[in-house]
Amino acid sequence: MHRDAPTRDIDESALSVTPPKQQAAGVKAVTVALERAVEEMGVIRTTRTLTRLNQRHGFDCPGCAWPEPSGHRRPAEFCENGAKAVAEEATLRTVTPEFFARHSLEDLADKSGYWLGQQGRLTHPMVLRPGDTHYSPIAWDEAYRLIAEALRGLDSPDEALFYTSGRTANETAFVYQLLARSFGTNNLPDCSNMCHESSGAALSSSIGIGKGSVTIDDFNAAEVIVVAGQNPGTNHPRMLSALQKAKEHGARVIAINPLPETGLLGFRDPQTVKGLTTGIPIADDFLQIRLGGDMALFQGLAHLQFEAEDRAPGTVVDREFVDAHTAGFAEYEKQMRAVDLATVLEATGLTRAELDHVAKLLAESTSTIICWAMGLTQQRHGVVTIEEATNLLLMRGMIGKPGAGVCPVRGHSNVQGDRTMGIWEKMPETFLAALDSEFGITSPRKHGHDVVDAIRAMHEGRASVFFGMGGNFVSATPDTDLTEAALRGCALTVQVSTKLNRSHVVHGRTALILPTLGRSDADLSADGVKQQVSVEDSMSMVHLSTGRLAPVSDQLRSEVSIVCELAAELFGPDHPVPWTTLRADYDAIRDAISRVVPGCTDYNAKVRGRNGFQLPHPPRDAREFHTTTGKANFAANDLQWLPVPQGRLILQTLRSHDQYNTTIYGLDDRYRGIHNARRVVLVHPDDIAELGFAEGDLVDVISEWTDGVERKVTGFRLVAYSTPRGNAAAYYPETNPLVPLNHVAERSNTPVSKAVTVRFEPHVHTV
Ligand SMILES: Nc1nc2c(c(=O)[nH]1)N[C@H]1C(S)=C(S)[C@@H](COP(=O)(O)OP(=O)(O)OC[C@H]3O[C@@H](n4cnc5c(=O)[nH]c(N)nc54)[C@H](O)[C@@H]3O)O[C@H]1N2
Ligand SMILES: Nc1nc2c(c(=O)[nH]1)N[C@H]1C(S)=C(S)[C@@H](COP(=O)(O)OP(=O)(O)OC[C@H]3O[C@@H](n4cnc5c(=O)[nH]c(N)nc54)[C@H](O)[C@@H]3O)O[C@H]1N2
Ligand SMILES: [Mo]
Repeated sequence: MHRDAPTRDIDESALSVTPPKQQAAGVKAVTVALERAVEEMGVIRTTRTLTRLNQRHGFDCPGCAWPEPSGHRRPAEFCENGAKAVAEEATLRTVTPEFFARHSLEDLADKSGYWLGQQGRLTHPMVLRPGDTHYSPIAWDEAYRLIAEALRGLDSPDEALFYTSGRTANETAFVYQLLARSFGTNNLPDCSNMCHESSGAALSSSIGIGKGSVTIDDFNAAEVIVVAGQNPGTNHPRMLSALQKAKEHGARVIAINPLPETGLLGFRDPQTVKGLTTGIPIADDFLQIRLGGDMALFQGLAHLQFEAEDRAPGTVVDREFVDAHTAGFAEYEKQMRAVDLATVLEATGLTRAELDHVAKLLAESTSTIICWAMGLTQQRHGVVTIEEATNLLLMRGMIGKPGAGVCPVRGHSNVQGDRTMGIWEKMPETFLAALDSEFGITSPRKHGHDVVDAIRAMHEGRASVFFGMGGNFVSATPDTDLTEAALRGCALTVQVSTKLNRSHVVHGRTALILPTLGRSDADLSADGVKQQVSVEDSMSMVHLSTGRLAPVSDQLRSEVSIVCELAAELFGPDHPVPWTTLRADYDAIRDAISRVVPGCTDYNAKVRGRNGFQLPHPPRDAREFHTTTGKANFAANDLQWLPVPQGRLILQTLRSHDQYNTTIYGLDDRYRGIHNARRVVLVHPDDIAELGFAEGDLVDVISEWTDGVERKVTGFRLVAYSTPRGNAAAYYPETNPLVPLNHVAERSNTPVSKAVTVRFEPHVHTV
């Protein structure tokens, strides 16, 4: 079955730049999807996987967390990038013990993340002991013994870290957090800490629940849909179909972004015959905002809502809603009336006419949805920016009614479900108490480390066992050099993975790679029964996912098995948690979930319903707000924005069209016209000139931060691009060395990946 993997690595000098595309998707997307799929999996597996993707009785796409339509599903309910995600996982290329014998660690350390990922699926548990030059095979039982010994040898359970990436299904997440808490720590950092943590923090304090309040059907009842800080054409392509449908129902879409992202501006629906040839613009209005200008924008728009209310009293502010359901309105009103529009224009880089136009649309809309993603969350003032967006909706009563609400569009396909299942370093007392009474354990109450704190703890020697349930910790996190040193200082690093990545190459004194099943793989119980897992999408819909492909190796174990088998070894036979029962039949896990996790009563039955089931959301369901005041809270915040220092630029780090986070599918950021290479910086042409460079120059990028440390990445090509003056963009994870660990969002501790102050220096070739 083995297929050849590429042997050559990225050649950055092969870069070619073409004009950005005007329309996303269309025929090209279908061809790219199928080509990639067939190349990796062959024709038979391609058909078997793509026809099951996002279908009832099929498996959930490991791509993004965008929900499936509630009613009719089309035969091809996936997108180009979903197909790439599946091909990446269902590939027939394999990374075997022979591969590790051929490639020393030194050799692998020189390769790019792209090359590593392209080598194929991991097939065998591998170990690296102190002094080894190569990984070598290890038996599962021995691997568990090694981990259990390291964990038992710690001075405190808090010296262990249990990281989760958001692909992990609910059943795994539940047993995994149970393992960490049984062991005695809340150190459960997860990718959410780097992603929508700011949304969770803002929404919890504003509306009492850290999740979005809209369903997919609300899109068809909305009059205005704002899409801020998000690039759905690449990262949530199926959202474009939903936006297109919403527009057919009369919605107006307003895009707020520093970049004219192709998917927002034009879309050809590859799932309809007409859409293949005729495109439509998605955004009716495009505000090309400065990086970090959104808080100012939302405050400016609020100011103008109050002016509109003065002109026609009783038409803009929803008094009835505000009086009955909210707290803090008077203070908010006072502050918004005092907003200085000149500052708003400077902070956003927008014109007064643009502001007035959007303010009018919002004031007249009877149902408004605000959607956002990383452009808002990964800012120093990310939490307060999201609070301002929520304020703007609350003053107009736009929550808990059809066609209106907050819509943080999640990233990883089950990142929201992982949180529901207890993957959080600070789960509330109610959850811990329920967990304890279900299993007869005593969960620790002290909050654990999130991602940034986990790195600090490893760096300072306060943590020395790192266990990664998926993901690619070392490449996804900020301040790469420091983080690498932190991981290298660990006694043991363990990675449960499907594919090879940089986190296997940057390791503790002892390192383990534990290969696991992916979503598309069949997961059979000991007596040959197909196990199913469940996931929750961005709109709180929970449903089953069943993999059917034959795994590439008989050595792969499911994530649930790995957790339960390790726990059995670690805690011994007398432990109160029935680890072997949980492992044998996931229904037993779901039964426990039904008693512990709020909203999950009758989980096994409900999750088997036609479309699964929707978790409760008090603001959406009943305009109930479980906040400190018992009402929705208006937050009164002082304005923050990002002035650009002289001779510097503010850099955002983002995704190309051909990657999934740190997994690089290919080298073609087709919509932006960047081909064959990734080390580029997109800069306004006038800034390139003003800084004394020319388009195509090779530069080093140096980030400046208050700690005085100069962080640097080298050999980046300047590309002239449409972005506001003073702002630049470059790909993640190549630019993660530039993001200072301590540069985090207030209140959410999320790394500020969308606002790094940088300067350029000419790149000097060294031989
Ligand atoms: N194919 C694919 N799908 C994915 C992923 C992937 O890597 N590949 N990743 C998944 C994950 S984990 C996540 S979290 C999501 C990420 O989805 P996105 O948030 O769309 O991802 P980014 O590429 O980080 O893009 C950020 C967008 O915000 C804009 N932006 C940046 N700063 C600002 C700002 O200050 N204000 C405003 N208004 N806009 C700004 C950028 O120009 C860009 O369009 O996608 C998920 N889906
Ligand atoms: N500079 C910068 N940094 C960022 C961001 C940014 O925008 N800019 N975005 C942040 C965001 S939003 C996120 S969510 C994080 C992502 O951080 P992570 O979730 O840690 O990273 P991924 O790249 O998604 O992880 C990919 C790896 O997961 C493993 N994997 C894939 N599928 C499975 C599976 O089913 N099971 C298991 N066990 N393993 C699997 C594979 O081995 C693969 O190499 O990165 C963050 N980092
Ligand atoms: Mo994410």
